[in-house]
Amino acid sequence: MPDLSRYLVDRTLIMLSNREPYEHRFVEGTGGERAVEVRQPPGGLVSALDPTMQATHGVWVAWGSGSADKSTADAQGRLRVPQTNAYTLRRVFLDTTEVDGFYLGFANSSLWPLCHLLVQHFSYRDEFWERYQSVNAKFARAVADEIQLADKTPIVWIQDYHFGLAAAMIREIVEPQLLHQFWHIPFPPADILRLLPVDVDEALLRGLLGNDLIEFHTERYALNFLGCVAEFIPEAEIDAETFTIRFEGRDIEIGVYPISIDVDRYERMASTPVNTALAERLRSRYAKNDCRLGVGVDRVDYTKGIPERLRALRLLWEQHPEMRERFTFLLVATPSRSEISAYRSLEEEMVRGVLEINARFRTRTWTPIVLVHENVSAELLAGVYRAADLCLVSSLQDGMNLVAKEFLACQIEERGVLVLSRFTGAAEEIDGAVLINPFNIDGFVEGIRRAVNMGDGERRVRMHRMRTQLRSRTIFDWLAAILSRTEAIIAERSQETGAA
Ligand code: ADQ
Repeated sequence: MPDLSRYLVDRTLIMLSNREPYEHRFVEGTGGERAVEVRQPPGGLVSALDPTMQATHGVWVAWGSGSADKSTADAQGRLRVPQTNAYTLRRVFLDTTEVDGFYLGFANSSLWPLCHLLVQHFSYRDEFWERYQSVNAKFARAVADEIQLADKTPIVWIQDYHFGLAAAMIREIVEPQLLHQFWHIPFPPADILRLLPVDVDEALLRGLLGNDLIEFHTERYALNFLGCVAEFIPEAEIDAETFTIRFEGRDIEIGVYPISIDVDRYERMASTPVNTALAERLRSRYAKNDCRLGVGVDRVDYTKGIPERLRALRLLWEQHPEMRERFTFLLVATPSRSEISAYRSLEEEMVRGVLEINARFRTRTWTPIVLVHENVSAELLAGVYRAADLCLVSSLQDGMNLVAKEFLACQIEERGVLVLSRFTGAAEEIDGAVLINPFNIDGFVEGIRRAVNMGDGERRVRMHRMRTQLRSRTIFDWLAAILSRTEAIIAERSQETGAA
């Protein structure tokens, strides 16, 4: 693990994200009394960044979304995070109109589908955009406060598409030493971004150009971003060789930093006695002799290709009867963004699809798909990943996809096959997966068959190769690469100022 203690020694890292790392909720206690429960919301971003903040301290500014969030924070919405006390969380509270317009509206009904190239789900209202602007301004003020309160030199790190405008807004109030932003989802090409109203696409790009450094998972997303800036911001000067943009007298760097996971933590979780027993139970039930257990783990989101996966599975069992009773698929699916109708319809479609497939192919001793329709703990997931013979990731588009990496980390017996959509950032990085195109159903079926039938030798060689790669590219390597680049930018600038 890289030594992170050399970074941020004399600086305060101020993180900004929409999702908070810890949420307090009122629940009914065992005796009927009101109790407070703390939990970590599901999702790639939080699972990636909490270890980061634990290691570097600082302040995390985020939306206080839990019912007991206000009562567990001070008047400014601040608290030390539970369990470790390792950093401060500053919550910003939003009312229903703000949540509707900013979060459900512009972020998740306009930007999310556009960035994933799924224009059929795109919707835009002026109201969405107005709220996105006012909520970005509200968070920018909270970050500016924290910059002013910081006892060491502040560096601001913004996460994701919820805050496309925040960097420029913060800069208008107060300039930290460095502002940078990680964009966790794909960035669309200009022809897609222009589905937004003319002034909106431009404002979004100008907002992002408030950063000193913008990070993407892959070069493809970075090039799309440069292409959009070239098209919509005529006065920006782009250097396509060095991936820098000269804008309003500043240089903005565009970087490629594929995110990862805390590999040791997943490996440890997969190896506990509880999970050894769970893996044995699952395998003796579903993977005895020549039988195989497949697994899929998703937030129920139309980007994850769940209906496409179910169609491929149905066709597999239809065209290849020898796969019946031999291959069982365990689908762990957590409901997500259920306030948006497209997500509710998807939930229904998923449940209906599973019921139909099961009704059609079930035998007296075998059920084709086992659906666990809930959010399960990372500990439990680790045991499931460990037990599986294959993992199906079928995203139609996906910035990176951490499920693929979690599966690799937990495969301590190195027996599993990763069947991976070529439209994930992970597919551009991982060498050894069986790549599929979820839009090509016949190829998808072939990919699953290949994984089910793959011999032990080839499985082990591929899995070993992927796990070795993963171990050299953990979340801490990702973090070290970004932090070291930010330090280098600061050093280069101070030299320039010194030389001037
Ligand atoms: P997500 O779209 O949330 O993240 P992903 O990277 O796959 O997608 O992460 C999902 C996380 O949620 C994983 O840690 C997984 O274990 C967890 N999870 C999923 N289903 C679950 C379930 N049923 N129960 C419990 N946990 C579950 C966004 C981008 C991704 C990018 C990440 C990080 O869309 O492309 O990889 O951010 O940058």
